[in-house]
Amino acid sequence: MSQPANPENTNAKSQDLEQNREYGTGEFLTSNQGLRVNDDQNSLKSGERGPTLLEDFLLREKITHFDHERIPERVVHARGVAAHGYFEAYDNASQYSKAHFLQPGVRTPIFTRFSTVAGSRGSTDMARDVRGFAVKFYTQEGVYDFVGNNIPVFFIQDAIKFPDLVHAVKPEPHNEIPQAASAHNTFWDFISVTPEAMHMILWTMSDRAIPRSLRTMEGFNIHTWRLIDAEGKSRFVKFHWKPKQGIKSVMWDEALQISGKDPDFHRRDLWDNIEQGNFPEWELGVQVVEQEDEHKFDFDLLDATKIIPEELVPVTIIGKMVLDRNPDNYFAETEQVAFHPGHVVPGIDFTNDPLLQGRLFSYTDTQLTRLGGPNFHEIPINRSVAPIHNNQRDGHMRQQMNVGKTSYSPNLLNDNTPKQAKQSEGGFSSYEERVDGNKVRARSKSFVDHYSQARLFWNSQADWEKAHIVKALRFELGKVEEESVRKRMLIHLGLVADELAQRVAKGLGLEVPSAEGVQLNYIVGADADVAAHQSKPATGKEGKSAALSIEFSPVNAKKDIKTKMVAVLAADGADAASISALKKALEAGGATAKLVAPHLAMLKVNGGEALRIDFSLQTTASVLFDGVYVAGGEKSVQTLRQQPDAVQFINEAYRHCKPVGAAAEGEALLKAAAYAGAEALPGGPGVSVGNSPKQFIQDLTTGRFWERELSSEPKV
Ligand code: HDD
Repeated sequence: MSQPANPENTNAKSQDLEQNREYGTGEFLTSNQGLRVNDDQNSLKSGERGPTLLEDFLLREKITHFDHERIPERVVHARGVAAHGYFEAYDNASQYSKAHFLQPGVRTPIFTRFSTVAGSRGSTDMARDVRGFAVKFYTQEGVYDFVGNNIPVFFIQDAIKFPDLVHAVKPEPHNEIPQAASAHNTFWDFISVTPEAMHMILWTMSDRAIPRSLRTMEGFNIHTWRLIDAEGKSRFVKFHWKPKQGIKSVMWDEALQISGKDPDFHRRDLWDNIEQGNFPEWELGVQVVEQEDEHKFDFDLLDATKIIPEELVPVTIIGKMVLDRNPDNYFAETEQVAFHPGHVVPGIDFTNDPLLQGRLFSYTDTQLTRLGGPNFHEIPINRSVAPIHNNQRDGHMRQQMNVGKTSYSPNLLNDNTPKQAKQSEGGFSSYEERVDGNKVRARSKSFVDHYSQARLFWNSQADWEKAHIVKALRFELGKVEEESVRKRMLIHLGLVADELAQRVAKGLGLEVPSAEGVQLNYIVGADADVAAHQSKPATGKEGKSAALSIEFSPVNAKKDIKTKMVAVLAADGADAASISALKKALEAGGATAKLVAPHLAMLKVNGGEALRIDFSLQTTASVLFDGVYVAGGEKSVQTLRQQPDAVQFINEAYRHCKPVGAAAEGEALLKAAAYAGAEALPGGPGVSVGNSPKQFIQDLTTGRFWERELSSEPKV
């Protein structure tokens, strides 16, 4: 068995997967029929220079298998990365739900897949996009799937609009441009006539859509769900994953550059951290609403475009998830894993959210095409650790061999088994909600306020976050070719907040048009006069909610330098003492220093043994690091000053508001890197010079120095 990243991780699912692992080390090469192969390098020919013979069954087997290696990629969330781990319930979880995995101290194996939504399998990790956050729990009562995102709301309220949304955001059908980007005509055309998307748009235009790491984002299950306790009492719930690593993002300019320098940036970061034993952790939180309080809010709990502000219903933490082992095989696990919001266990149930109801159909259906038939639950990564017994039979690639004559129920030939389980025996039974209504195709009036929570989001942001939202909208709408679409978007933004619309309009060179007389909503049967329904005061304390901001979120209250990456710029002749002092200080806080030099291999240093260089200036860039430090040593600094890549390294780190530090002689490089508008270099916020790295470590703890951006660039 391969050594798991966490040697303690030999949980039930890992043991279950062992029967499918294949090592091959030290073995003979065989055909798929087990025949030992004598020559795998030459096909069978009629003479050395003659034609290949049809008889060559080894050639045919190898090529045929290769020809069929690909399966259809996911229609959305195609690009993803996953890891194994466990979920552990805290003592308080069972008061809300009878689910076994939520009973005190129970540890459940899990497999978590993160993804972008719009791009193809080979697209960049750093697209501006929502991130999927899907967790498969292998519980003793069967598989439970949490199929969420890193943003707590969604673009649309009813699943019937999902194909339209996805068609609009995907590359345009005539020329398949652009890849993994929402900055194009069809997306904004659709959004400009879909006011229900405005809350989500504010989130996707914020830095939430360009996370620093998959480890530094929140997760949400969006819909309101039901939790059922041991007495059968139902409560409404919203689920949250709160990252122990904090919430961190990059700037858009960085994201663009990372896409070129390392399109696997997120994938690599997750893999490397797990390999190094930096196991990422999230706590599971719930916002619980009693059944009788269903209608006490000024929004509808069934509307997936709304949050419950944490000021109204606080989040109670009920457990934690740890990711501690990388998959053995990308295709077998990460690609073939099949999630479904309809995979529930006793203690969790659905609500009538029309977005959720439609999803309950879509996820099994899509696997039939993607994984080729109805037996995808038998694929090892999808296989339940709870035993499966039923009368479903056959189909493509069936693995299970059901023994016996009966494949129906009731029966007497097999003692009427497999038998139904009573609730007391763990049988799932749906919550008996009373439903009473006419059969209608309609949208509830309680779903019609599309702007109040978008405004709450805008109001809750720090100045730098607002500036980033404005810049993002200028970028995205700037890529739209139709001015009419830009103008319609300005009308919607104006209904969210006048300041937002004015600032975006300035960048587009437009005036904000009046909303008067404009049909905002194109949904048949919906109230077209959306503007009339958005005058409600924003919910939450003083129209703000700290949890919506990255800057003010309680998740970010504790700051440290754990797992941060620092580039140490040095050339031959660098001062060994300055490098080792910094390395020691970083390692003490759980951060990593990488030595970056003009060339690869060994660095000659003053006062010590040669050091191994991690990257040459050509193979890396400041956008891949959280901070940059210039090693001491006059000769080294002189060499770096002659290197445009080194100057750019500092320049960009400064522009991206990252900590920049230098041992005393390094000041000369900082001066060489100063650019127009960056008068503060050296000196100013987050720039430190001196032989002790103390201030630099302090700055790294702070993270970013947004005041640089706000003061050195024209106000956006
Ligand atoms: Fe979905 C995949 C999350 C609405 C139809 N969805 C998919 C994945 C995530 C989500 C994380 C990737 C799972 C993985 O890693 O394999 N989807 C969401 C969230 C939604 C949402 C949080 C709204 C709250 N989805 C949604 C709707 C529909 C779908 C309304 C269709 C009516 N989603 C799918 C799908 C996918 C999928 C087409 C593609 C691949 C797959 O299911 O397995 O069925």
